[in-house]
Amino acid sequence: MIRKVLVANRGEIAIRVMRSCREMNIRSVAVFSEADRASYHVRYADEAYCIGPAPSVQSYLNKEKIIQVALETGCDAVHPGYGFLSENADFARMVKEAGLIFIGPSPEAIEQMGDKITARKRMIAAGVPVVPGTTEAITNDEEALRIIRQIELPVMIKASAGGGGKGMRLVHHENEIESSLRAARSEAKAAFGDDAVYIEKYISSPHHIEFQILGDHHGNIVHLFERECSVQRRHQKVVEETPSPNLTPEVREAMGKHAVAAAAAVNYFGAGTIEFIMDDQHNYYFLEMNTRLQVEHPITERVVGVDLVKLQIQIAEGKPLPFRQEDLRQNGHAIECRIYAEDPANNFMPSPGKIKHITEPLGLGVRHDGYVYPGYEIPMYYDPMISKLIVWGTNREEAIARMRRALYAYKISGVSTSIPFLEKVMQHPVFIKGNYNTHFIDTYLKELLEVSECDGLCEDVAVITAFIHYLDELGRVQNGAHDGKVAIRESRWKQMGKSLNLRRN
Ligand code: MV4
Repeated sequence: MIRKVLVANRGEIAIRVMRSCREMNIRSVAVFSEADRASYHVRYADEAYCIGPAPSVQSYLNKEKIIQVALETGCDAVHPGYGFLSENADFARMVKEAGLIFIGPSPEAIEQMGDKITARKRMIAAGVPVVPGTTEAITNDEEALRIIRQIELPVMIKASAGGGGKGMRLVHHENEIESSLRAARSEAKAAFGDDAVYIEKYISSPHHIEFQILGDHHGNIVHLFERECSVQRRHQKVVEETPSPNLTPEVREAMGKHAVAAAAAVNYFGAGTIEFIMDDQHNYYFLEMNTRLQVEHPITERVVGVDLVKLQIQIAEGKPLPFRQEDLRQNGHAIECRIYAEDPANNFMPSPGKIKHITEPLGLGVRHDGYVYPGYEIPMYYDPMISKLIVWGTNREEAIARMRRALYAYKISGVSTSIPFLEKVMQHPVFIKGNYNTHFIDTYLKELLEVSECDGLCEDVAVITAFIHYLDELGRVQNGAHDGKVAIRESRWKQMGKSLNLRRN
C-alpha cells in the first residue's frame, strides 16, 4: 500500500497528481525550486521542501536530492509527472534501489523505448507497422544512399536518442544526403551524447494519432482509445481531441490492437502512449512510445471515464487492472486547449510575468487544470504553459461550442496568452470540418493570427462600459435609489458592454 507520495514536478501536473492522492487518502510531498516558493503546488501539498536554485538542473532534475527528500519524509513512492525526470531510466532505477516505488514503467521499458532504433526493432518483431526505413544505425554514406534509393526520397534522418521532433532532418535531394547525415550525427552527439541516426521514409501531411495504454504487473494490457493531436506548432501540441474525427471504427480497432502489441513487446506496466502517424488513406505507422503520463491525458479520462493517476498508483501498488478491454467505451467527445503565457502575434514569444487578474471558466462540461492565481509571477525558467482547458460534449459539435463558450469566459490579464489564438482555431472551418493534419497551424497561420477590427477594441470598450455601469450603480445605491424599479431595466451601459463582447463570437 502506498501511503505517501513525493511528486517530483511542479505546476499544474504536480497539483493534478496530488488531487488524486488526496482522494485516495495518500499524503503528498511537494518539492520546489527557489523560483517556486509561491507556486500553488507548494501550497496544495501536505508538505513541501526546497530542493535548490531556479534552473531545472539544480532542482527538478536533481535526482539525488529528490530521492533524499522522499526518504527523509517517509514516502513510499515517487510520481515523476511529465517532462523533467519522467522518462529518465537512471532515475527510475535509483528510486527503486532506494527502496521506493517509482510510479511509472520499468527502467528497461523506458530504455528500450527511449532508443528509437531499438524500439523500431521491437515493433517489427511484434508485428506493429513502422515507417519504412532502417533498423540499424547508419554508419556509412553508400549504405545510406542504397537504402534511400530503395525507399525513395523524401526521407527523414532521425536521432536514435531523439524523439518528440528533436534531432530530425528532412531530405529532399540526393545531393543533400551526405551533409544532412553529417549534421544530424553531430547534432545528435551534442544534444544526446549519442550519434546514432536512422532513416525513415517521409510521410507528408500526416495525422498525429496516439493511443493511451495501461499495463499492470500481472501481464494485462489494455488501450483507452486514441487522441488526435495534429494541431501542433514546432512539435508543441496546441489542441487535442478524442475521439479522432479521422478514424473509422475498423481502423480504430486495428490501431488499438497494435498499440497493445507495442506495449506488450517491452513487457510494459503503468500508463503509456503509443504515437502513430497516419496518412489520408488510413495507413498508419508506429513512431515512438511515450513512457509517461501525458499533458493531454484528461481528454481520455473524460471520454473513457477513468482517473489515470489513480490507476497509475494502483498499478504501482501491484493491483490488477480493474477492467478488461471489452469493458471500455468512448462516451461523447472531449477537447483540450493548452493555454500558454505567450504572444502569438510576436512569433509565440514566451510572455512570463505577474498575473494581475484571472477569471477561470466554469459550468457544465468544463475542467480547468491550472496552477496560477492573481499576484502569481510566472517564472521564466520553465515551460510557459499556464493551464489546460478541457471540455466535454455529447458530440464533437457540442464540445466545440462549449470550448468556444469557455474560452470566451476565460480572462487573464498581466501576461499575453494564447486564448485569442485558440478562439480562432475553434472557429476555423478546417478545424470544424475535422479533417485537419499536422500542417494545420503552419498552413493557416496568417488567418489564425488575424485580429478582426473589433476584437481588441470591443474588449476595451466592454471593460469601460462595465465600469461606467458599476459607477452608475454605486451612485444609485449611495443616493438610496436602489428601490427595485430601476433594477428591472438593465442599465444601457451594461447592455452595451454585453452586446459588444458578444459580437466577437
Ligand atoms: C515523421 C513525420 C513524417 N515522416 N516521420 C514529429 C515528432 C516526432 N514524434 C516524429 N515526428 C514526425 N515524424 C516520418 N518518417 C512527421 C512527424 C510529425 C511532424 C512533422 C512535422 C510537423 C509536425 C509534425 C507533427 C507530428 C509528427
